[in-house]
Amino acid sequence: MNGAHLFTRSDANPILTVRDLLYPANTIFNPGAALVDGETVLLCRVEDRRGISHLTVARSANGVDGWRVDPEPTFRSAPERHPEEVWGIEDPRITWLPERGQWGIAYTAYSRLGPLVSLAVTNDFRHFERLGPAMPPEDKDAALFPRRFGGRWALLHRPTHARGPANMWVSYSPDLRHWGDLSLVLEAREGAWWDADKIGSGPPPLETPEGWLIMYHGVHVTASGSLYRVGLALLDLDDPRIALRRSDEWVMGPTEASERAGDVAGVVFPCGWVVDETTGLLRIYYGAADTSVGLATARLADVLDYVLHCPRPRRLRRTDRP
Ligand code: BMA
Repeated sequence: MNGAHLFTRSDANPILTVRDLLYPANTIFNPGAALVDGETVLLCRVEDRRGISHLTVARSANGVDGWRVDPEPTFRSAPERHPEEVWGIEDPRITWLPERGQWGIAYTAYSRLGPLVSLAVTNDFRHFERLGPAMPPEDKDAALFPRRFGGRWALLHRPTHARGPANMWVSYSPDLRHWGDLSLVLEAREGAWWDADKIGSGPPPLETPEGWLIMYHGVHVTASGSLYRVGLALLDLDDPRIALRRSDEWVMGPTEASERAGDVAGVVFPCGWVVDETTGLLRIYYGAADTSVGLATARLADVLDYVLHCPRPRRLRRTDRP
């Protein structure tokens, strides 16, 4: 299977634009996704006309069209109680946590000192309980694993620092509030590679018999801006610090008009996916050019087959920490 043809875009793309909102805003993009009582729920990032983002829910029976969008912002930043959210909240990744019977949401809080990782939980996508910041700035692109490893929760995240590339790490917590024991999981490549210098997790890790399926974005800086594309990786089921496979090639890049033109041209940025158990289809929801929401599908079995034929990445040791 050729990675370039793994995913098929929906004919309905872009499936959501700012015109689908019932209130004025600039853009709607980078949604997290969940299946709730048989419906697809997207928790979309909406950038308002000040430039500050909040999250708004859209629901659909088939996950493709007929979206019912909340008439006002569903989850707003609360800078008076949470100063780290002063410039908004962005890019949610949603994980069902069976042990808690809740969805966990890892999102970016945009603080004065830069973006950081915050966590919240919800039972219904109407009320949200904040667990607070999990990582100091700059850190983003975080996603919770659905279960504990050796008694501890695990979080993928992407710290940025002054030296060197921005890589994917995993951290652990006994209670979703206190995080530590950091390990490097995947490194950005270098030079001309599509995923040079900056990578970050997309949708939350998906448990499969072969390992944790990871979709991640890679950034390629060009003379006319950055290109955001996505690739795949597979992490060890018992020890997600170990990457078993990683695609050399990107599997989706900005090729369509809605992905090549918009507020930030040349961006596909998935934050959510769901598996349709009846069809075996993986549905990926992504931001297109920081302006609208796109949908692409693939058979989960094909995606797994593809990733299992990808190269084994260099084994990182804990001492490889920068
Ligand atoms: C990243 C994040 C995303 C955004 C992307 C492209 O750093 O800020 O929210 O979609 O850049 O602009």
